[in-house]
Amino acid sequence: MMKTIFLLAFGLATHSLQLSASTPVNVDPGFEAKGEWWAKPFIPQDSENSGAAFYFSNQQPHSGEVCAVMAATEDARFAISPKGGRIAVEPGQVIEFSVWIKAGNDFMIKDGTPGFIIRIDYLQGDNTVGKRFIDWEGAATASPPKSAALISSEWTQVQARITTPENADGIRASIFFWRASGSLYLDDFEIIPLDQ
Ligand SMILES: [Ca+2]
Repeated sequence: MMKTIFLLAFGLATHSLQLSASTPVNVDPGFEAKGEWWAKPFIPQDSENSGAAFYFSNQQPHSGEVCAVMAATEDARFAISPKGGRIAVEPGQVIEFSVWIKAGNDFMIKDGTPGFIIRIDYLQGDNTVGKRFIDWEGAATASPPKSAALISSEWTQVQARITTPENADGIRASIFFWRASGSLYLDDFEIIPLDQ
């Protein structure tokens, strides 16, 4: 009897896990394997001499043993993204993005720029058919926000939902260090397609 109940409970738990779809589609969102699941950073030409760097730290991560650091010695704009780039999506799919961020003591944002954003490219095949920019307060807009941000020096969750357009069959998501210098800490970057 006990065995039957156990099996029944286990079966229900497995089923509800499959239905909840709360699992991120990107591998190792918490950077525990360090760079293994993350692509080499994208550093545009105008930021090549800024000391832009992407590395990992064991100091007070938000989760596990490791967090990521994006840093620059001079004003820089550069990006990191999960390895593999393109993520397949359904048209009209709701996708939740979440990341925890923390400004280092030396983090300085250039006036009139956001300092940090998540950029989402909507893709049709390999072509970009639209973009969304998520700022540190979770606002999703069609162009990069211009207002200066004040990013907390305590771990803060950035969370936003977007709906993919009807002509998109994929997305690419990047975290941008956007016109700033100093260190920005990141952990638990999750891309979660939601059931509808
Ligand atoms: Ca972590």
